[in-house]
Amino acid sequence: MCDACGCDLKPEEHSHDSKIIEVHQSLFAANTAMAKKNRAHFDKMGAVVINMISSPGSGKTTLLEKTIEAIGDTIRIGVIEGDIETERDAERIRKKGVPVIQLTTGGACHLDAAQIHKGIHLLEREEGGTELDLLFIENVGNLVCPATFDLGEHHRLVMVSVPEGPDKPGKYPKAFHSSQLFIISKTDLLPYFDFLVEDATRDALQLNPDLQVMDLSATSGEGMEQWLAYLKKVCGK
Ligand SMILES: Nc1nc2c(ncn2[C@@H]2O[C@H](COP(=O)(O)OP(=O)(O)O)[C@@H](O)[C@H]2O)c(=O)[nH]1
Ligand SMILES: [Mg+2]
Repeated sequence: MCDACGCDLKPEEHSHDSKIIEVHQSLFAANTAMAKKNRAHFDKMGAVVINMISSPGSGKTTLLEKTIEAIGDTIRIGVIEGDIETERDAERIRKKGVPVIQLTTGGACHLDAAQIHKGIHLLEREEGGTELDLLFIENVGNLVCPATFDLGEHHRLVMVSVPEGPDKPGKYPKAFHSSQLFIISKTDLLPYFDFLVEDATRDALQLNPDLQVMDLSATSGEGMEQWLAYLKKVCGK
């Protein structure tokens, strides 16, 4: 047995070098430092930034499309899209006539602050990209890795759609711990699924009592007014 760490290997068979942990720490430290720069940049731009985290298909892009249709004429909206591959979401948003860029991670399951830093400069080259009230970052779809990376956003939104089931907050706590807003989406599907809004809400509030919770359907429009009111409030409009 090794006296140093108590494992079953002989001392000469392994190392107690702590470099791996140091590298991880410095990666997060670098991300946090870049996120701070991004936040300062957003503040200088005068844009409120919302980082959207959810599973693939829970309705992030649809909610953005409907939001732009509803308030895009009074609030200047921009979007940074994040996906592993393809420009598909950016193409959908571009059709709504707002500045948008697509970041593709080529395999990484999350966006990081350095990618967003590049993304801001790309967005600023788009027409209207320097004059925004509200910037959405649609993160790569999953509830795990995006929760760990501060992008410099002002608000973080976590979303779970009705077909995913109400048990997701407890299973993916970090996304709920680190968010300010929890949206339950696709409520038009409630009659067809075993999903109680109260269960998901309770589960989420147990993890983070400060979460603001709203439920809505982007396609039927029910509950959209509370979301739009929230956006107007955070933008001071
Ligand atoms: N029934 C229903 N379907 C929705 C709603 N919002 C989005 N969808 C559908 O869910 C699928 C995924 O939506 P999308 O916005 O691309 O999800 P994303 O991957 O989170 O961006 C699409 O087929 C949408 O039409 C909703 O409120 N109700
Ligand atoms: Mg999308």
